[in-house]
Amino acid sequence: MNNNQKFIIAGIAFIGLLILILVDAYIVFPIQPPYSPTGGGTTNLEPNKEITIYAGRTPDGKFGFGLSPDNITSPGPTLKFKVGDIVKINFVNVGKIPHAFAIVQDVSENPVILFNSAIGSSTNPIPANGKASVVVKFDRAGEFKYMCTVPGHAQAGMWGVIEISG
Ligand SMILES: [Cu+2]
Repeated sequence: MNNNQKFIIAGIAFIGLLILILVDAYIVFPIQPPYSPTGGGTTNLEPNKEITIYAGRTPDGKFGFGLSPDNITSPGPTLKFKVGDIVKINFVNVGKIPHAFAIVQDVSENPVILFNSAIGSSTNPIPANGKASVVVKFDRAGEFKYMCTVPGHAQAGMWGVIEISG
């Protein structure tokens, strides 16, 4: 074995060791998935209304939403706004597991998210005790739903009605 070959083998061993250390470090200190503190909404709009919605469990153990942390219901409260409202929606996860939020056409496992309203997502939800906000502009009237987009949660009761009047 000449010096060149030794050098190459040492290099490969070093890279292997480095990968091992990085993988171990990732297992010991997993990088928290980043979530956008402002959700996916339009942030250059100045909101003229603001609500805070709490996600967690109802007293009887269902998943739900509430306008206060001690009044979580399933389904959640009906939210009412007008066309033209620019609403800052604050989301607070008071539950013990990750949750998320979106206004949707219909509650389903593959929902169509409206008004760019997602706060967190199925793959990147808001962790327990986490908070995030989105600013949405309601540009059309209708009766829509809001839901937790973590798979199974809406089906377990984590949804509500949102009415936009013209
Ligand atoms: Cu949820």
